[in-house]
Amino acid sequence: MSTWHILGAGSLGGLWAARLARAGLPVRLILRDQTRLSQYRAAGGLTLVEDGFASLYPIPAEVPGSAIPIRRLLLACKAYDAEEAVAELAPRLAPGAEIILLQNGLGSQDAVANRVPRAHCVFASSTEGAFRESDFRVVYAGRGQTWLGVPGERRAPDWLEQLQTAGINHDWSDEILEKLWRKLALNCAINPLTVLHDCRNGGLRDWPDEVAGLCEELSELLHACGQGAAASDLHQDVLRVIDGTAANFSSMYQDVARGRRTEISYLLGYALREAQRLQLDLPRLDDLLQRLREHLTVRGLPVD
Ligand code: NAD
Ligand code: KPL
Repeated sequence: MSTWHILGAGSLGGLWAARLARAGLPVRLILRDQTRLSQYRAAGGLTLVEDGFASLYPIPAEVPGSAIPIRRLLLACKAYDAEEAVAELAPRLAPGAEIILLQNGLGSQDAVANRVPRAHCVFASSTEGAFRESDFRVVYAGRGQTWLGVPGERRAPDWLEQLQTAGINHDWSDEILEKLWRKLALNCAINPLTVLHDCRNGGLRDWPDEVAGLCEELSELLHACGQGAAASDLHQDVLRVIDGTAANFSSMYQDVARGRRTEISYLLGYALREAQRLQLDLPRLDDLLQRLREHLTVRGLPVD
């Protein structure tokens, strides 16, 4: 049975690692460097807090330069770290290695696939929620679903059964790009506005025209990209998510509030690069990106 190598012992990586390991599946964490590895060993492993209960999982860990070949890799870092992280591991990838890409947004998947063309890349889109309470301590904040797929591949790989065993809610989707585009559109309609209006998701109920205008342009873009199905009822769905998550702060809001880099380049930035490629004029989305970049610049955060 192939070992699950997991790069990124952060929120989602930790959540997957703990569940796979407790199901008795072979897991190894890949940490940034020797210092992180020593800190991890001193912590005794990875802690997952679930429904208020904390459990420690002493999962074996290694550094990227280890000599152990990788047959299955779960890439659980942020989109902006993905290409570089995989490049470092490229010499260790066995022929036909599988890489599961957990990154939100679009753009990083192609960058990774181009970097390691002989690997088999599986894209994922997740609605699960987790956050890092402290180093190597992850809180499972919201149950959700993870869609996995390879564009155009209908047959699910056999290892999906292992996710079942580990209790990871999932589905194989031969329309994974549609799922990723839909999530990207939802994120573009909600996240930047929550940052600019300094509000929880529910606060966007005070800006109905702005939300509607963005949904209109996002739908136009989705149709132009050949992702018409991802545009279906987009505005209704955005309003549903705003209501359903009214008390929450969006992930981008939280990144900015904590002074962390956002994934803007793989969300709104990606959407607008696609619009430019298709010579589509989307003034509201353009203006949104401009305002967001100004906001980030003022706070000393990267604008990409
Ligand atoms: P995170 O910041 O909590 O974890 C990422 C981890 O990757 C960090 O520990 C970081 O140190 C590590 N990392 C980065 N580069 C590395 C390298 N070269 N070598 C070793 N480790 C490296 O991020 P996250 O919240 O788990 O998000 C991962 C992806 O999943 C993002 O694209 C995010 O948008 C997406 N996502 C997250 C959630 C969530 O609830 N956290 C939900 C859905 C989607
Ligand atoms: O995914 C989200 C996020 O905060 O990143 C939601 C809740 C859908 C808001 O866009």
